[in-house]
Amino acid sequence: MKFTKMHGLGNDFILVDCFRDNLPGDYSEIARRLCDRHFGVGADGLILILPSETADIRMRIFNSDGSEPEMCGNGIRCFARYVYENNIVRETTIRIETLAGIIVPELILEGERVRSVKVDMGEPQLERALIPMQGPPGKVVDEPVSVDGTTYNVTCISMGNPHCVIFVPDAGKVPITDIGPRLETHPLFPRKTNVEFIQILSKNEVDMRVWERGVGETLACGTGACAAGVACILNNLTAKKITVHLVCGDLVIEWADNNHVYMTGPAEHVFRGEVQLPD
Ligand code: ZDP
Repeated sequence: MKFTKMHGLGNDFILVDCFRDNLPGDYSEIARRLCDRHFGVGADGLILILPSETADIRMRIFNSDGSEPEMCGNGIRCFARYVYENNIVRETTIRIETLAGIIVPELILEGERVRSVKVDMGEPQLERALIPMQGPPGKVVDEPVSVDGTTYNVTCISMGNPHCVIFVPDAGKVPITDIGPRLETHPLFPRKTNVEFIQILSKNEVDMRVWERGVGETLACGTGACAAGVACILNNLTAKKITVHLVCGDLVIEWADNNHVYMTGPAEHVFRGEVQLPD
């Protein structure tokens, strides 16, 4: 099977063109094997490029543990660049079918080169049951949650996939491998959750670290940065357009007046390869 490795701010993906290679068997199992950093190619997720009946093209994504999330922000920028550069969809605005609905990235070109990708990520979902999260109807803003005797104030948002945002004084000091998995699998979240730790730097800038559902700590999370931007505004902490500093670079996030969230950031090629799939 041929594949291409790409990344968005170090959140890395194996992309497979299913127009060319018809993947046999169990996608979850293939994702687990190929994403493994010792026995496989190594990546945070596996992305499949598929035909769509409702949009220009369809994306499926699998986490490194084999689970299938609804959406992937960094992944969809890589996906958009790949289908453009490989002449699969030769448009600069691309409608992509995902489990979170149709998402629309726009390639920002510099001559022929794709400089960055701005994605219309759609509307954030704030209603608790739709995140999904247990409890009474309404939004989840600055709500205390107790985890093994420690209380965290959480703001929860769905960007197609679930996010739990926590504001902290120093993102660098969060014991993320300890707290992350406890919140990810907390019984409040029936489909588990991604967890973002946000440090406010100013009205226009925040630092973020992320614990991803089905993956672990990653260098960046696009849907997570969008959820963080929305959470900052719900808590009156920042302007509507902010720069989110991830471990290895920045995303610009805007919650616009039309209620859509826009995410702008890079998508980079790493290498192409070929791998023998087990029988
Ligand atoms: O929701 C989930 O299970 C996430 N792990 C999906 C991947 C999200 C991603 N990091 C992003 O950029 O949005 C790819």
